Amino acid sequence: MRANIRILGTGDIHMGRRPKRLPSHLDGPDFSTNATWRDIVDFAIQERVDLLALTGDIIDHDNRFFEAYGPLERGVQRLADHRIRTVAVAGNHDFDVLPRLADSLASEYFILLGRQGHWESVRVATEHGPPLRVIGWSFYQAHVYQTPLLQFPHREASREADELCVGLLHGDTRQPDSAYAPVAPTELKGLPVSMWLLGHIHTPQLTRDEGSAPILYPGSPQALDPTENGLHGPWEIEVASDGTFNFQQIPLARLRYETIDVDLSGLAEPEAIDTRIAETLQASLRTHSDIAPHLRHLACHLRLTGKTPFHRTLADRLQALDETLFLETGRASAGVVGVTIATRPAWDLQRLAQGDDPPGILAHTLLMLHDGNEDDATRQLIRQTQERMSGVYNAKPYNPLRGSETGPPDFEEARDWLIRQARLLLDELLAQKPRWPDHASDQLSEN
Ligand SMILES: [Mn+2]
Repeated sequence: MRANIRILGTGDIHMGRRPKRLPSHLDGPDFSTNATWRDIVDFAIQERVDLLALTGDIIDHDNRFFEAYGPLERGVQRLADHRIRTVAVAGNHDFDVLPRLADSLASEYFILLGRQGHWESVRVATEHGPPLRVIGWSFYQAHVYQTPLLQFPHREASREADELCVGLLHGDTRQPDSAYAPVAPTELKGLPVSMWLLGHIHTPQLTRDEGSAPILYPGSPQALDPTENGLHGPWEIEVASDGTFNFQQIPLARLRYETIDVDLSGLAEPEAIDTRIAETLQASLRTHSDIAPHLRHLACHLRLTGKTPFHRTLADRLQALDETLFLETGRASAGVVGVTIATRPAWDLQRLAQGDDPPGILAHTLLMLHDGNEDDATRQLIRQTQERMSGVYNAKPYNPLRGSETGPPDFEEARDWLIRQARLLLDELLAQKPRWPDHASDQLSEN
């Protein structure tokens, strides 16, 4: 019986970049992207894969040449010792440095496809099946505004009938006007390629439609900042002899960023908040460690929810929290990288909204924001807020902080921000003005 062909696919390792917001005692070699690369190589050898496919942005920047050279060379050499080939394309981050590294490595086991923006293919022998073809295109400058698919060499891809053909490309399927090689999924599906492995988007994403080639963004194998929530790791793709694919994400990442909801409802005293947070973190850490045995640190963004009379004092109380809160179990730890206060005060908004005093008007506005059926004035307020937020987002000094991954704040984000601020303001109003009708005393209802 013939075993299945196994391909390990990954990209966007960004070797040389450090994961953001780690506690300083963890910000060392164990959580570096070089360690991620080493883990990937170990796994490829252990699984005896037929091919390691890299979808670009392997190196973070051209100034990382020396930093990346040693680890990359050692990895490629170890793979070569096990006769495993690595086939790569360059992305917008390593368009310059990856070709130079490939030249220096000068190994027949490391193949960089599609230099100077010219599609190129290679035939790779496999241990577990017939040879397969890999076709790829590399970035040749930091920005590419046109789809590389215009130059796609149809004949090159489909040279032999029934041959498995894997497409490797670093590009953006989300925006037609992207500066990073925009490609439309429908165009990808129309080409003679059996499966697409793409790079650039760090969130893993698999698209499988009946009758067309699967498209996989393996995502970054280790998350690099708090926006990269969820499970990360390379993908193992098995190809059966009848050409069917089986995709599996391997939870290799040592670090995971996660947004964790902590419900503060029903707490009788403010001291209980810390315990509730610690318990929730502990439980979350256990769950994530079970899914991913390689997990060593869970970096949490806490989202405090529920209805609580301590709503107003939370901000002060939590200011220091992200510094101090650190939990350790046997193998893994959890820490806090940020806190969003999304609790609701223990007021009865419906009842408050009946008043025509300032708290009443504010409560009425809050109800409209919650339900999403604002009047014209409130919609105008959201739009103005969105404009002001975008102004900050687009401000020059923040250029270096802005990734290509996120856009300016949208209408919904502006509304959420207004809701949070309005709740705090309402709390403040009611606390300061005991002469307003006593809304405060009898309103501890849960919902
Ligand atoms: Mn990229």
